[in-house]
Amino acid sequence: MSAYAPLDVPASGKLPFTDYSRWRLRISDEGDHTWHYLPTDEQCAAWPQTDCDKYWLGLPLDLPSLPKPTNALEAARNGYRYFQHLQTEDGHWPGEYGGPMFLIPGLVIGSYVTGMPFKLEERLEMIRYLFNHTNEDGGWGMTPSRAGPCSAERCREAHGWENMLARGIYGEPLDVLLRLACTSTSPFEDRGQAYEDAETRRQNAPSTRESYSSDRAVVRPDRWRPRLFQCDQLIDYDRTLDATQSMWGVERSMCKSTTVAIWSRLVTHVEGPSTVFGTALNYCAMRILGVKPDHPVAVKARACLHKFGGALGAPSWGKFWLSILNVYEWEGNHMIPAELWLLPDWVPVHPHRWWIHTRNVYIPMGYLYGVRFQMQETELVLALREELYTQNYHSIDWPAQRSYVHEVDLYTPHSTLLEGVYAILDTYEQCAFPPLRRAAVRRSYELVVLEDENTDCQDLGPVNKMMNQIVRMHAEGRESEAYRKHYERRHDFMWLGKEGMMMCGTNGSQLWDIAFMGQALIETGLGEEEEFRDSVVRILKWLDHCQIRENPKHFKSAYRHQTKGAWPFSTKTQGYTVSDCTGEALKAVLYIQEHVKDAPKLISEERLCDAVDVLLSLQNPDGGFASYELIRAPQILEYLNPAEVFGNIMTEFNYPECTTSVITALSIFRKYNPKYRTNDIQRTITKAVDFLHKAQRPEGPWFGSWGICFTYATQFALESLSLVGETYENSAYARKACDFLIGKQRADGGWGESYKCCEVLKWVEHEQTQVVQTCWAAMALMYAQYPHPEPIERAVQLVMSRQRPDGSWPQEAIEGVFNKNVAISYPNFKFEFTIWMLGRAHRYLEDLKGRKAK
Ligand code: LAN
Repeated sequence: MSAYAPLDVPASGKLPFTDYSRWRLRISDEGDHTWHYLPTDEQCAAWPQTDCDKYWLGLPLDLPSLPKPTNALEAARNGYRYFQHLQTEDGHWPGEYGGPMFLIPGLVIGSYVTGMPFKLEERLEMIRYLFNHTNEDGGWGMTPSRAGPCSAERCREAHGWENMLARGIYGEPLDVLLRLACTSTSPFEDRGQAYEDAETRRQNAPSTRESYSSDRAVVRPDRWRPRLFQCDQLIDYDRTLDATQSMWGVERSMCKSTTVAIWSRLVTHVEGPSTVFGTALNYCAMRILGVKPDHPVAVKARACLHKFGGALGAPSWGKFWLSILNVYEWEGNHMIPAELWLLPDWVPVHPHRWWIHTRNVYIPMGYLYGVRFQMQETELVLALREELYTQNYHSIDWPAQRSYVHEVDLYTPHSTLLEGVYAILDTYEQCAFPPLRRAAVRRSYELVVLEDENTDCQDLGPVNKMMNQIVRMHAEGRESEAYRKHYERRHDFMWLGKEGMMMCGTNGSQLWDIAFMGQALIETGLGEEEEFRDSVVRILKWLDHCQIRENPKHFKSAYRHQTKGAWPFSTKTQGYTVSDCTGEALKAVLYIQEHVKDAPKLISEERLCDAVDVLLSLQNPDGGFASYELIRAPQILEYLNPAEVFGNIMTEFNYPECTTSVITALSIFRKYNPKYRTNDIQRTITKAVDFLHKAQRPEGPWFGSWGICFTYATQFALESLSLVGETYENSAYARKACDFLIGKQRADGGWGESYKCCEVLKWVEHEQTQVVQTCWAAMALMYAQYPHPEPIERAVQLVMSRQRPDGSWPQEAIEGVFNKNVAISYPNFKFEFTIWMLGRAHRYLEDLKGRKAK
């Protein structure tokens, strides 16, 4: 397999692996994102890098500082001036959708076993991503950081380097200060003359801060040389330049060439504690991509894996991927029963009733288990069999490993019921009836094809996409059309960020981002300003294009919910109805079409009514709304959850967030179209509000399942209560929620809750105040018409204080979550919700003042 030949790669992911000035993001007509590396200068000249490309690659944008905002609305306006630069021609905002560390292995193993190559630059950047996300112990977790601040942030707290810099105590730029503070973790090795100077001095006059300040004459601007750091994050670029400029009194261009970037490992990093799942699979991925076994990163990762006793303790999804790769025996897996698909549909546990992601993953899994698919024994496979285990591969008692999962990986241990079911299934497997197995495998294959055809091989998500690819290759060969399509579609999930190339949680969050931004612009009034008109109309065009106009090609036969009129989470091609995406997009369309002067009415009333039909079709009997479909199975099915690393994956659940989006969308819709299905809408809203009341936690907030965490869900919930007239003054529910939030506001005016909340279902403070969560909390208070201005004013101050002179905000902690245990990033939230909150707060506070004056 020469496409995967071993590579010589740099020792650390902090070093450049490819030239970032050569990468470009291509946006297809459907809004799909693919990254391309341009090998020649001519190609680069013909296709210049956009601001959007540069932003996501972490390259400086060279945007001017904006006039300093004097109030919240001006800050919001500055924010949107910046964010507009990241909007694409077609109107949407691309973005990184990373976090889960179990997705790259699916991509890489799935590609390797189907013989699909990657470009060299893609391989290098994936390796770099993996390098950049190893934990201190050398392994990988499955989820982004839950541990709070990592080294640089701790240093900042301990040494206050920001203040020192601002006060000009040190005549050195921030990176050197950081280096002082984090000598053990800084990535700056062999970085040019200037760094060496500092380093030599550090060694000669070790390490007190005093010794440095007395040194300051030694580090002079003229001794610095231009150099480009390959950074984790370019945070506070402008502030660094400002500080450098004011300290040295030199030209700004000079500052630019000297202080290009700051290295900082802030809390946004993907570094959940190492697990066997993360370490075993990412180790394989790294080796397939070309890292040699004696590379220091591989050596350390292997040591970490061996500390866990090797790959045997991987959870079931890990065992599955290792078996596909032929480095773990199929006998070491519990049976994966494709036969379930032969049951009649009415059976209460029939897999079509499972949560859509779970069933779509188990369809190809059942097939591949059924045919015992395995990679052929390549040299690499043989080597991995040696490297992954602490004992001889052939001496392993495979059946004994089926239920063995290392404790670091366990979030949902097997229930006794599940163990009982496995005992029966595994016994059956000994004497499986071949015609039945063949029929089950055939049925699974049919379902895979239906899913591929419904989504043009983009599929519901990255996990089933890679598994379907293997199924199609196995059944149809490498010359097939399906093979070619799958080859291409992999790229929709591959995103190049500052730290390398990752596999995203979906093919993007296009619709989700644009729906929020569209609403924010109208609610803040910015959308009606001439300066932003074109941008707003482009948003509407994109929303228009993205609405799904038909039911799926294979509809009932693929067990799909209706899609006509719905909006998906990412793109129309992916094409899955999501309740709250439909709700949020419908609101954005109504807002823009109704409020922006001369905005084209692109989406007809009929289509708006189609969207409402979808929403109405999604209500569950108890009034709540789930994510993609109605709840189809009893929730006790959760006792059969075989995936030890996730919680709540077997059935749909009602979510306060989803319920809320529907209530608000229907409430807003009926203002403009009071005649359409009036009674149905009223009945649906009443029941949904009732659900929401019941879902409120006794302490006051709502629990968020898709964002972190209570501030997220409470914002949505209070929005819907406000639309049915429930506010702080007249509703015990709203009051209790506000009081809860007020009790969590920090001395600095902000809010910060940790990702841990989602796991332990209780409020856990984050180490730092978070801008995005502060916005959610402040929005919640405003929705509830909280009567006292101070908490909102303080929140505004906090959010404004973190805004950079160019209007942007730095990335802080990760924002999203799923299945209780995995965090996922929504980096555009730091623009959408800041702009929204600031703009709204401006009006709100003025109104309050006005009312008080009267
Ligand atoms: C998402 C992302 C969006 C999210 C919201 C719209 C925010 C939510 O309100 C409804 C559920 C939904 C659509 C959602 C469901 C689960 C997803 C698709 C994800 C969190 C993104 C990634 C995740 C998916 C399951 C990842 C693949 C992993 C598996 C365990 C199959």
